[in-house]
Amino acid sequence: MSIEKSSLQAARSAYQPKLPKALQGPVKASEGAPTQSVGNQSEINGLFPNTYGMPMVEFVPASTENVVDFNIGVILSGGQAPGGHNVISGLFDGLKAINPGGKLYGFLMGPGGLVDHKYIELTSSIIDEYRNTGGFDIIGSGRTKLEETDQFESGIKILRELGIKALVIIGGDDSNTNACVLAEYYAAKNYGVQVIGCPKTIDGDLKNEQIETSFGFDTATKTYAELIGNIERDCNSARKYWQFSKRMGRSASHVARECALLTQPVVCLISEEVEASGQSLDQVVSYIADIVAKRAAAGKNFGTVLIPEGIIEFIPSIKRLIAELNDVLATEEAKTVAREDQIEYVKAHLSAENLAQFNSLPIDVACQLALDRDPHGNVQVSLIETEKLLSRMVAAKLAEWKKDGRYTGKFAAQHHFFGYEGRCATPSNFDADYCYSLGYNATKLIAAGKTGYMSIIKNTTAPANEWIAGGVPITMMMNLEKRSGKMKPVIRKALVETDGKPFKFFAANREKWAVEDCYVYPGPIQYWGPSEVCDLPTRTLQLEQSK
Ligand code: FBP
Repeated sequence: MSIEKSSLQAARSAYQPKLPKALQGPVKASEGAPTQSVGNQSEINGLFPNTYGMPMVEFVPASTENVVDFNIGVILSGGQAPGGHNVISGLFDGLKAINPGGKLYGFLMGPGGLVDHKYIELTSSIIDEYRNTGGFDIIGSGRTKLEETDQFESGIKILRELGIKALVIIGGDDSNTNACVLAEYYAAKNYGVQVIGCPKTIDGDLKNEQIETSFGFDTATKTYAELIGNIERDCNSARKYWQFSKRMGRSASHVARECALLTQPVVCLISEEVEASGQSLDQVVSYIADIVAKRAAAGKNFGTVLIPEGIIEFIPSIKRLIAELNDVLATEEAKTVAREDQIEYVKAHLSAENLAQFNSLPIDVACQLALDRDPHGNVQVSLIETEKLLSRMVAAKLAEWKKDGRYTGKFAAQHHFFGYEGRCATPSNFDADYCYSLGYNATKLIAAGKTGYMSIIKNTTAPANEWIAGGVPITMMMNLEKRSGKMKPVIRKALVETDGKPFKFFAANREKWAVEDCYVYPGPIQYWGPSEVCDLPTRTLQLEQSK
């Protein structure tokens, strides 16, 4: 198979990703003390008796390494994130380094490929076509939730048939929760198949003490920042539009905040702050309208507004509404209601307070909240046009203020949603190196006999040579949360911390950015050139790890 390549792609395929020094030769695993889950320790221990409490692992150089004979299976799960192909090429090269005869199989279109026995063998000619490219198209991705015994049993059949010793699931918090459940099941049954996770998501919300960043966040935010910078410059040139743009990122505002740190827009909302300060929708709208009015008074009828896609879930009254909707929709009775009758059904089952909130929303937004959930029970916030909702409400507020002379400007808005544009971008040098290292490191975890671990790389603001490679037990990141009406073990999502250094830096500067036009135009990702141009990690990581 040969794919037509652009000149950038052709040049990029020759890039050799950097590995941490510890992974450049034979390794041994150095183990820490037993671990605990981040919450609900006794319940998580009870649910994962075979994979709970395992130690942290760090790989250190060794003089020799045993050659272990094994094949690996790999799954790409959930939304695309730049660098997925490099995780797979790292896995391939890591496998061949330990076991030259070993085979790598890719299950097609996500976890469903394992259940339905759809796979291909990933040979060196296939891998070479995809090195350092964006996208997940090497094997495709999907969102099938692995939670039923039938699925696990169907999976083991094909894993045995292909002689696969370990399955690597590349995914976000929900997919790695799946990985953990599968690891526990196979361990409990003594099936002899290991399961290893890899931290993926552009959203940046799979992150904690052990996982410094999820892969893809770096490239996606740099891609959006380029687009936002272009829009800022357009805005600053024509001086006639307010540009409202929504960022992907699900519930967390990491993507919006990182983009704000890179581009210094006039306004950037942070959902977690909106919730912490208990703001109503009207207060959020007034906050934006107030800045529009101030700028209008200075003759500036233009500006940029960044909106995190999940903001609507964080407005306390809407959060309460969503929580009740989740419960109403999770009942057996609700599942039998025809789609065209669902809105009426939902309305009939909401409390008076939540019904009033529901009725106050524009019908398209209300329908989106009431109807569609992804397979993990999440509201599909990417489908809600919050940028339009907010700009409409700001326009209405300004029209009111015009009546009493509080506002005298002109308000014309343009709308954008940057999400899919960044998920398959060619990985930045950071993501190319980070992802390759995550994949390579996963083979070391497999060779060390680990299961229920996530591959991790730390010290990521240092040069790649100094990165630290190892593994974290997935149970360590878990707690119980309500999903589809039931308490379930899940990896705790990382939201923006309003007392963290990146948020504090943003908060300390935003008033100035609001009035003084401090736009920064980051331009496109650079792959060659001075290190300070092409190897920089995110501003979030730099601020978090600054002393
Ligand atoms: P993951 O959580 O699977 O990494 O997905 C990230 C994401 O891009 C979100 O930012 C977005 O809300 C969602 O996927 C969109 O989902 P879909 O690709 O199914 O439209």
